Amino acid sequence: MNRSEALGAVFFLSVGLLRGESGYDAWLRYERLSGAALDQYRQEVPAVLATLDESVVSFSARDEIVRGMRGMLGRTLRAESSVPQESAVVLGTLEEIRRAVPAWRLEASLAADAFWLKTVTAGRVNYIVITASNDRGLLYGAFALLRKIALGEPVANLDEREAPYAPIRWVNQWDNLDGSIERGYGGRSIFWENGRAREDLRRVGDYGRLLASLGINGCSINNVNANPRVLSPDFTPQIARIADALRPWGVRVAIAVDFGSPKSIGGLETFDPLDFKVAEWWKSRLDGIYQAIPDLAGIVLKADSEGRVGPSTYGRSHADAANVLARALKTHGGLLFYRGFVYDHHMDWNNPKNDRARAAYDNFHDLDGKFDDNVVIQIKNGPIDFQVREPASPLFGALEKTNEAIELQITQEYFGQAFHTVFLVPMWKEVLDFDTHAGNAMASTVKAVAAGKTFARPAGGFAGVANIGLDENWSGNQLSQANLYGYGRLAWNPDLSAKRILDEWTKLTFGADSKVDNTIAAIQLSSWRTYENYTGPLGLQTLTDIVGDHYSVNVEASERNGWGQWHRADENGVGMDRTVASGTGYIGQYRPAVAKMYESLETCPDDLLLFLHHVPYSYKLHSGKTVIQYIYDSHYEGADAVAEYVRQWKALRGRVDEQRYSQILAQLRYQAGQAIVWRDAVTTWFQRASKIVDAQGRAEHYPGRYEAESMKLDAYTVHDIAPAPAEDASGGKIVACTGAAVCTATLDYNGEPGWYTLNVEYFDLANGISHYRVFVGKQLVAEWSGDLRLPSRRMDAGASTRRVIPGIALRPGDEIRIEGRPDGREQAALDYLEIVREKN
Ligand code: GCV
Repeated sequence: MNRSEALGAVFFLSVGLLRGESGYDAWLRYERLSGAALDQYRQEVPAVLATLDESVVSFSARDEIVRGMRGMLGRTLRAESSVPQESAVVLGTLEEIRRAVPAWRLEASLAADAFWLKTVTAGRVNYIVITASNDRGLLYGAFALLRKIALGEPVANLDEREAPYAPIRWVNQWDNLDGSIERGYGGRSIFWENGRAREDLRRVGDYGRLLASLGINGCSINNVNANPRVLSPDFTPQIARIADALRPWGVRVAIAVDFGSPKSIGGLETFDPLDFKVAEWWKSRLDGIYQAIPDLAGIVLKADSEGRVGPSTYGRSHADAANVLARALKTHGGLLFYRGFVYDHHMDWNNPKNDRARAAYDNFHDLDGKFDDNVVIQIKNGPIDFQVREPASPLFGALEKTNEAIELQITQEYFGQAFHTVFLVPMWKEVLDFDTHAGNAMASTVKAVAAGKTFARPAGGFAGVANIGLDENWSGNQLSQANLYGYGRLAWNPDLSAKRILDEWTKLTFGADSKVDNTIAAIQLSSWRTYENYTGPLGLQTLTDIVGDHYSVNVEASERNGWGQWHRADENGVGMDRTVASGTGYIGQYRPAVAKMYESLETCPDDLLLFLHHVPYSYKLHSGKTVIQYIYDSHYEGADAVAEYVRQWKALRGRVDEQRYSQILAQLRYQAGQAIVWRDAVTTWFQRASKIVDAQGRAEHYPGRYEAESMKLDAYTVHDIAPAPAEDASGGKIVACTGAAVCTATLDYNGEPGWYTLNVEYFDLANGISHYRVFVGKQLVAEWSGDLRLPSRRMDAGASTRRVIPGIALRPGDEIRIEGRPDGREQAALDYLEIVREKN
């Protein structure tokens, strides 16, 4: 039996003793080992931990090792400050170890933050040495050693060096000072409350620990739609408190600022970046902040975008804007992140040559070489805005004399928020591995360019928009924690495979039961494709409510507005023509080899077809299937896949602690229902638009479905779903309980006798908690409340929720009665009842 088999065997013995887990410990659970694995590690891990380095970060490393070993091995290592004569774990920088034990001759050149795990044997004494060139490297080495043990990997005869791929490995918080979070789905901010840093910042420290375990070294702590107050002198102590909480974990704090601050809070008449008074103001204000926080990592700036002011007010360039701040930061070693997300959201949609995807390149390409060396252009992975599928932004391959960082969105704004499980690492990998064909170096992948390798830039790396909040499980969805883990692991080493990252996360988070691990892998690794299948395949982007919650399905919302997320679907065809030959010319922004591939229909990948080309619905994909049939099929496949996730997860009962088991089951069940809502809305919309019917006859044809409006209604009244799009409700109509305390919808069942599942489609709004009861005859068979924390405040597809009631015996003549009690603005509304025969 190898070590992981041993761990697996032990797991089975402990089934039944699984205590409930909230998810707070995430992947740092340090679950107690047992059996052969425990015996082996107890032999291999010495009793003493010698910490030679005396920095606060090294003390975190020391304490983490003690904590981890105590958890996994049930042993408390004896902490010492010099190398003992007996076996020990030794934690010290190369220089400190050389000084303490020159005989070990530990020679290596280690980059900043890199670490080396090395077994040193002196006679019968063994040392596990964790060394680095700086204290952060020691901390990362400590986490790496603990991860090895938790994963069941050997720790005897160690000789492993790891260096981070890129110097910049940051997270961005879009947390507002009032405690809300823009696009945050894991609860309120752990940083801010009522305009100040929270009184109790322990949670920030715990977050720092999670980040450090992944090698993340910077955190921008407020929304890029920045409140100018963040720069007021009296606010600096608030930032300093947060910096103090993160410092022990080697995470440096950055802030996002508003470009108009010199005027709005500085008392100047202008914020023109070329005005010397403005430059002086930035300098003196940042000097003030550095006095309080000498290790401030830098500034993030969103300018001239989505209503934020910027240099265009004075006819100045983005380089003028970036450099005035960069120069104020320079003496302090700070970086200025200038966001490449600059576009016009008032574009004329009637002009077929207009194209938001062009914006980043058009805005920044000509400025290459004009930015100071401590400016980093932070570029979203795709040219639009974190859609379910986009090509890599052409700007990556277009800047040779400018630092870059890739911005990835960990929070699932367009990916079902906290309600859908979508593991984003496979998508990020595709972008990171994409060859830009920039330069003539060997490495011209997006990751190499962004990390500064391709053009030997002094700075570069990763910025991830984080998905955490005050929810006990951090991200509002247990399985979404994998995205933060995956982001951090990729920022450290983008060459890791999605599978490897997921396997690590699963074992650390749920333990080493191969059935659990395989099931989670099957769900997570297919989840991006599944979500794409039911929300917007072939490069349509996410067909969501662009002008609303970015959650609900709304195919038309992308069109006829200035936001530019157009897919140009009409009765004749679908897709944005971005070709050079006849379209917006966007494809010409790529290097010739890439442009050639995208420009031709023969070589354009099907997954991006409709992002790059406009084609008739009957256009045949490489697979031979027509575009329209693919749209139908993929939506059915996507919805079926989520239903399968539910079945797979249910097989894990008893193998995962009950708390997380039932939370994940509820989440997947909800997702399965929403996938059907998406499926039905999109297929209905396209069937009506294209006038080409689904060859399999599924769209708008739902066996076993009884529309609520066709049931016998008592006090319920029938309404069009409008203003939500007609396809948001089955049959376009709903029933709502508007003028009574209780309403009922009744159906006389006349089908075959047998066992059935009843699916009740109802509307769960954010502003009320209705109550529902379902009776068969006089017998109450189900009862629930519409109390999910969904974003919708009106009856639309985002509120449409499915209640599944399995195992119901029906006979002809049975009366099925749904009773709804409204609450506030939530009107206990119903869409339909579906009666599905169960297999025996
Ligand atoms: C912080 C998208 C989001 C906005 C976000 C913006 C950005 O448009 O919907 O909430 O604002 O991106 O990245 O700046």
